[in-house]
Amino acid sequence: MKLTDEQKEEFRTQGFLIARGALTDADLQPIIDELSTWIDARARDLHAEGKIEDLHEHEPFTKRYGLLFGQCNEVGSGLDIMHYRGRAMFEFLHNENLLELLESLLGPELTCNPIQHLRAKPPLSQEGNAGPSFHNAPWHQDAGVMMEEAEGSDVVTCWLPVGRATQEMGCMEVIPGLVETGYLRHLREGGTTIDPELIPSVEPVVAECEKGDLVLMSRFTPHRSTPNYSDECRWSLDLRYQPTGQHTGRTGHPDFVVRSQSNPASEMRDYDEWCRLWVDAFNNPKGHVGHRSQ
Ligand SMILES: O=C(O)CCC(=O)C(=O)O
Repeated sequence: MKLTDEQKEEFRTQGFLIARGALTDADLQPIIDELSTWIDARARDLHAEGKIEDLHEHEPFTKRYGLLFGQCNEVGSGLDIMHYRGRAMFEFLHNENLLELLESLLGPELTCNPIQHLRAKPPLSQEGNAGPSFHNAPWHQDAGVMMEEAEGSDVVTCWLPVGRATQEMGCMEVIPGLVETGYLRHLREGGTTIDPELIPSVEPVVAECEKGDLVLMSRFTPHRSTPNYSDECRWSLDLRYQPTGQHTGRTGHPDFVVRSQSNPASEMRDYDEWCRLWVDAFNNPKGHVGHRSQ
């Protein structure tokens, strides 16, 4: 799905856009299947170690993770894109529907920025020892989690729920219309957050999403997420893409070309190579990995 001129204008002036129905069930199901398999294996290991009593094996994807997390939060260890490194996830980073939208905003030379996460936010009642702040992002701009050198890079954040994400479930909240503001000073205290004195007094938009919707945000758009008061897990991906050749803001982690009109051979389609790059980044750290906050 390409964005319409109106949608592009909305993104340009508001700094964010909810693209409704951008993804199909068929786009998301391979990830759900992969995660379900991963969680099942992790749960069985923890069960064998006596850390989990009830495997809840007949619960749906939307509920099982929280029920396991409530018993032992180790079920979530390693559950992020670069750590679990699933093949379906790697394929999804090239998803055609996703890249069509991004091409509308960024042009035909697209790089997958390495700042990307899978987030499983269990119901508040199943947070266990993790505590609510672990799963909730305070007000920040994504320019605040990148190196200063990337301030001029056109990095677009693509936040998408793997199921539904309502306000009750702790969906994204976005402060619209701040495209010209640039970077606002962030503080480390409280987990990389805009200096409270600088938070604009603009009414936030609650970006509720159905499955298949996604939220596109500029690097300067303040956003946050709140606790999950529902009884379902809020599953989401936050991915970032940018025009190829611009600074990624995280030189210690691997970026790669996902789409190139001028040089299709430069697109990285090799799953094993992607895994190798991440393992190498962890085992032989080089470059910079850190937030810009002070
Ligand atoms: O998914 C969330 O709860 C927070 C995501 C976020 O803040 C981000 O993608 O920058």
